[in-house]
Amino acid sequence: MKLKALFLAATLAAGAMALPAQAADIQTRLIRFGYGLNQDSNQGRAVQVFADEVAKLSGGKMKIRAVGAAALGSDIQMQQALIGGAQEMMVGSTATLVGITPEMALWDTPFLFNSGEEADQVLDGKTGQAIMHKLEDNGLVGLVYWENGFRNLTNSQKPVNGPEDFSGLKLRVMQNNVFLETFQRLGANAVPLPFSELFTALETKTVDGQENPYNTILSSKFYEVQKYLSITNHVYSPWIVTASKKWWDGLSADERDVLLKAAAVSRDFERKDTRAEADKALAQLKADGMQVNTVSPEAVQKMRETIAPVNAQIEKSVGSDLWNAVQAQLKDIRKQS
Ligand code: KDG
Repeated sequence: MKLKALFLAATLAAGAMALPAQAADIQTRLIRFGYGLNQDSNQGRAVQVFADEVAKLSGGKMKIRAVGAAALGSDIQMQQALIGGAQEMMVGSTATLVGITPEMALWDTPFLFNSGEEADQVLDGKTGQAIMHKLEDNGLVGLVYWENGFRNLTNSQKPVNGPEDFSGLKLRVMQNNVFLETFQRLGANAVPLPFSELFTALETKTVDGQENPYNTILSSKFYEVQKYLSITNHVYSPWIVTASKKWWDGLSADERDVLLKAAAVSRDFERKDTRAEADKALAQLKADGMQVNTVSPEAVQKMRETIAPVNAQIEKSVGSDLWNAVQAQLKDIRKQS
């Protein structure tokens, strides 16, 4: 009997050592990471860098399944999936998070940043990180900010040379009150739509135009359905990489460390890639036939004056402490430059 028990124990031990491949895979943590742009975009390239870094730092024990082109849903749908624990990670616009964390509206402030470098210092600094950590009160964990970029206007009707040209334009805006209010004040008929519905809305002329950075206009092929590109740089848009807090709280410290380190690598890559590609994207949009005009500084000043009341509303919704902290930090940054 004893010999049989010993044999059984030895067999079990040997079996446990040589897990068949599929059993070993069960030990691999699979992470669904959704995003809205195409795989061949600045957003898609940075997701791949993040995925490669996670695999490397975890020794293959953690695997990112990157799903682009809003196949897992719009930003807002994915945010809800993360909060419910049905999806692990995503990257999307801070503007679509305002319904969850009102302080994110600070980043919607028209003409807040003059450069990506300014944005980096504020977003990665005390105020940007404080706002990111507020996501945890509502079921999300913010890891890092990426750069979507400075937003510019496209439409199928006419060149826009100043506030007077917005009148009568049906303009798609992100699902966000600041963007809605900003373009209503400029005289446009602002239509909030998810990014995932934008190309079709432009193609069917449901809307005349939209506003996004050059990289997005190119990678989403908006030039196929938009004739005019008017350079306004009216706001700097961040993206933010987030995780489901329900899921995050169940990770080991080592697993969280892998994700945070990989996120920092992806952030640095994404900002460099996005900036390097922006000018190339503008040149390509011209080559693809878009009629490009630069809105004059005088006309931009008129835009700023027209939408200035929006700033007071943003200050009210984010709180004067955060508003004043960012203004003070920007003043310091500009003094040093
Ligand atoms: O999922 C895509 C969005 O995150 C993003 O690109 C937001 O700029 C945006 C827009 O116009 O919706």
